[in-house]
Amino acid sequence: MTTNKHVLSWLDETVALCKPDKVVWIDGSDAQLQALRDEACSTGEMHKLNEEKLPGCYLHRTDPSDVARVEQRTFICSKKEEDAGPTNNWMAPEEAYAKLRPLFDGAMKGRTMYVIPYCMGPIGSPFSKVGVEVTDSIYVVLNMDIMTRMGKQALDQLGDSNDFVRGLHSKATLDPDGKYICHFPEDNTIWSVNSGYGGNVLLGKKCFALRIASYQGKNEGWMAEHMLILGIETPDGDVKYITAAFPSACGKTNLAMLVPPEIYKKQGYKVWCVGDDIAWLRKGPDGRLWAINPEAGFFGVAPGTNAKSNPNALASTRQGTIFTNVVLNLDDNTVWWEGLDKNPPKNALDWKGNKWDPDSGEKGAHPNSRFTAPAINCPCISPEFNNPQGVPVSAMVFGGRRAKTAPLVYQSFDWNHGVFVGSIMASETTAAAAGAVGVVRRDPMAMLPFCGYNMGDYWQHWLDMGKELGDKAPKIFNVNWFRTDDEGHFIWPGFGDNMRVLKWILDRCEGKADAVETPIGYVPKAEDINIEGLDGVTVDTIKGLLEVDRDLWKEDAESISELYAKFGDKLPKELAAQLDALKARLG
Ligand code: OXD
Ligand code: MN
Repeated sequence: MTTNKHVLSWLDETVALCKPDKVVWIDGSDAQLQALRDEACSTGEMHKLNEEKLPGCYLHRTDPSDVARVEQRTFICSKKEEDAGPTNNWMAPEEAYAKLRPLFDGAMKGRTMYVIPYCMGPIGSPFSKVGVEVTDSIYVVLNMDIMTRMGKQALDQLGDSNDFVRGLHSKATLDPDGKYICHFPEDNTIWSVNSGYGGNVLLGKKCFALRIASYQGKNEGWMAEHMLILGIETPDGDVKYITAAFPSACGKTNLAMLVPPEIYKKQGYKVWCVGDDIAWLRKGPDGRLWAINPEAGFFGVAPGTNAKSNPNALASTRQGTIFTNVVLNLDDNTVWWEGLDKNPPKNALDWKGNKWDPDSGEKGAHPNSRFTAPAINCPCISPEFNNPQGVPVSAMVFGGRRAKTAPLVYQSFDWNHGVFVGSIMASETTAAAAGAVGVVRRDPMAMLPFCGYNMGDYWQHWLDMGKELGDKAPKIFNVNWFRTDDEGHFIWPGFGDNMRVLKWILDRCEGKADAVETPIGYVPKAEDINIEGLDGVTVDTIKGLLEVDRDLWKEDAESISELYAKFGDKLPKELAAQLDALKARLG
């Protein structure tokens, strides 16, 4: 399928190592993919769902020991340990290759090796990058078909170039003790073995589009971020774009596909989803920052997705979708998960494939069960989704789950302060009970498990990008949908009503809204958050949500010092100065 000698010689090496019975190039044609779906159904790897209710949809179950990303077995294999930094597991490249080579040796005997050329980003885009993933899993092929632009079009994009990411994956024996997800940023290479779970094996996603790409971005002057991209269209048809980073379990996919509240819909506002997980950003010819979504699908968490929490995500899963580790309803051959509706099927199999009784108290779907759905299914997918130039970014938003500390929204004083705000992102791991604050996990820019190099250097790269963009840089904000009252109840309604906060953010970007200066940044005047049509929320509620408690922030500043101390002289001076300045403002 290609004459690219770099691809062919690398493939020769992998064939010699893995010793498959057969090698199949994935061209991306419908006929080839359908034959693979049929084959996977005949072996039990996949299960075909009700063609009338869920056309083109399949169910897959992973090994029960293999249901999530495995951070403790994920390594950055840079030559120097300090280039992986204090937040990554590190292994020397020669040690990692030596450890993994025997695991791959002959791992594909009796199996077929699939060669998947794929493109991250729209075909023909200056942002896009090509990868080739070799795998022994049909499930991987079919997921990569949804999540990327793959097949012949990707090879055409690559041409004769050597600039592609070499991804090698084998399920091998699924031995949990032999599971490794190794990244070799200096070799443009990823080796993943003994897993079949999406986040570990769909190598275009976290492995390439974040870990390897963040490293490439640093060297090439662009950014790979764990960010959604959404557009807000005003009644006169103008669209402004926002990117936003959140740690997991903060409603990122919901925000990406937000349904505006009635008051905005009536006026003609619309929200468009460009991406729900990853953004690649670079300076455009006009000096602004432009973003693409490198992916072509959504690999979303199923539980909790329903017609109210995220109707657009649910609609996206109604055709051409692969479900992983959800409940199978035996009566009508459809799927179910906790939080879909209040009617769990009585005659059903759980995520492990065992007979399931909804009254047993056991969960039917795995809490990390997933849907892999084509982005084009999404009713609010942006008309710019395939635009090779991407979309211009007005605002970048960071967020976390904080019971008391962070206000509903605040704006950074400037870009460098915004980088500081991103670097101190945090979520509380446990819900706050009666005023007690949960355990804080710092997750800078939501990149803790995804930054492919030293996070100190990564922060420096953010600071450098700000210099490069100058006064055309997006404005940076922080949001927190999760403030609780003294009984631990959420105060802010969240979901579609988050639009009210995004609206203030855009008004700030356009110089249309005022703000109040606090030690941590600019917060809105309470009256400037539109609460029309919101039950039980008054201007006083908003005042409470915007309060900045100096004592809590002083405590927080101490915990930020602990985080920063890990980086030694890799901590950019500018961020140390930002922390000192915060402490001084807090008094
Ligand atoms: C994801 C994650 O799956 O961030 O997107 O864990
Ligand atoms: Mn993610």
